[in-house]
Amino acid sequence: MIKRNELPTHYNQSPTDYMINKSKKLFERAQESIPGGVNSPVRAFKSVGGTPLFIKWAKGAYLYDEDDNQYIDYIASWGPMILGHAYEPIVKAIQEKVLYSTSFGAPTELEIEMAELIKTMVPNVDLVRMVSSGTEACMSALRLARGYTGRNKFIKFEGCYHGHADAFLVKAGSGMATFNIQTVPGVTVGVSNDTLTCAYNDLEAVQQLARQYKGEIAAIIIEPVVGNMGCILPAPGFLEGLRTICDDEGIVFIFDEVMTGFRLSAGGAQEKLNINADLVTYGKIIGGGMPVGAFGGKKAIMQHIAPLGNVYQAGTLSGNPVAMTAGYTLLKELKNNPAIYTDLDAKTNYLAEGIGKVLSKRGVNFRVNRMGSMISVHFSDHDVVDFDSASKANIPLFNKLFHHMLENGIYLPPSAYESWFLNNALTYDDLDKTIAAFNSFDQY
Ligand code: HOZ
Repeated sequence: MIKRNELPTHYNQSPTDYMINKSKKLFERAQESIPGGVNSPVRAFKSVGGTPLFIKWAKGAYLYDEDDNQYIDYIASWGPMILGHAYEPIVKAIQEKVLYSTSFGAPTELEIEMAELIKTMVPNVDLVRMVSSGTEACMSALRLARGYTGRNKFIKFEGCYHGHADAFLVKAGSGMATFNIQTVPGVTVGVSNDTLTCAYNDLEAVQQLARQYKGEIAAIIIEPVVGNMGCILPAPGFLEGLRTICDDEGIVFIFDEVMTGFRLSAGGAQEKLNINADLVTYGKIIGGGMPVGAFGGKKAIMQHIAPLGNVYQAGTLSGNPVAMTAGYTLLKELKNNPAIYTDLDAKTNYLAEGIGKVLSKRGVNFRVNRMGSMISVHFSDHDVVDFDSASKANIPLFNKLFHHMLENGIYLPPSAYESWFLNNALTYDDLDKTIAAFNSFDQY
C-alpha cells in the first residue's frame, strides 16, 4: 500500500487547500454530452448538492480528484475495492492477461477456474453463470425463478435495490430513493403489477402476500443485509422466516449479494448469517472492480438456463478474460487470507465506536448500523430498520455533513440512502481522521 509520505506532495493537500475548480469545469463540460453530466445518477451529487468530484486516480484507501485533492475513500467503488484501489496483484494480473486479447466470445479455461473457485467459497452453488453487471445477474435470476416455477409474481422489499431492470424499479432504494422517484416512466403497468412489495423486516406482511397470492409467487428477492437505503440489518428470525415461507410455498429464495457477497465473509451473507438461498446474485466484486456479475445456485434450478434449458440468457462479454483474471486474483486472496475479514471487522467496529462516542458527546440523535465492513450513520432518534425509518432520519443534516467530510478529505457516499464500504488499506490513522472530522462538524 502506498503511504502518505510516499505521495507526490501535490497529491497530499491539506483540507484548507481544498479546491475543486477543475471538477467544476469538467462537470459543466460533461453536461453538454452526458445526461446530467454522469453515467450513473447517484454520482451527480444532486441530493447532497454541489459539484461531483471528477476522479483522476486512486491507490489503496485514497481517491485523488482532478484538482489533486486527496480523499479517504468510503465507497470502494460501491464494494469491490475491498483490498484498496489499484491492488498490485490485480493490476499485474490484468497487465499480463491483456496481452492475449481483451475478448474472444468463446469459452476459456479461466472461466472454469473462476466457477470452481466460487463453488469452493460460497454455499449452495452447484452451477454459476457469469454476466457483466449486478443488474444483469438479478434480472437473469428472476427470469430463471419464473421459468423454473412457471409463476409470474415476485416479492421485493421497499428500499432494496436490485439493479435497474424494469421489474425491480418499484419502491427501489439507491438512486430511486435518493431522488424520490416513485414510478419510472417506461416501466409498464403490466410489469409493475407482478412486483409485490413489503417493508423490510416485516415478516407478517410477507406471510399475508404469500396467502393472498398462493401458487402465483415465483421468487422472494432480498438484500440479506441492505446497502441501498443506508446499511440496514435483518431482524433476528426475519430471513429464517422468509426461508420457511419459500420452502412451504415452493418459492425461489434469491439473495442479492451484489454488495454483501465476498464482503461480509468469503461465503458472503449466506455464510455469515447461516441461511441458505436457492439462487444468489453477485456483482462487481467478482470482477475485482471490473464490470462483472454472476448468478448461481442449485443444479435443479440452474439447469433450466440455456443451453441446458430454455430460460434464455446470454452475453458476449460474459466471462470476459480480463475481468475474470482480475476477479479470480481478488477472490483467491479473500479465500486464502481470512485475516482480511477479521481486520475489516475490527476497523469498522473501531470507526463505529469512535463516531458513536463523538455523536453521543455532542448530544446528537443518531443510529450507527453496521455489519462486517458495511456501515452507515443515520441522524435519527429511532432505530432504522426499513425504508420508512430510514426516510424519517434527518437527511438534510447528512447532506451538510457530507460536504464537511469532503472538505476534510473524506469521501462518503453522496446520499444518505447508501451504505459505506470499508477497504482493508484503510489505516487506523485514516479512521481517527474520520472520527475527528465528525467532531469538528459544527452544524449538528
Ligand atoms: N447503485 C450504486 C449504489 N447503490 C451506484 C452506482 C454508481 O453510481 O456508480
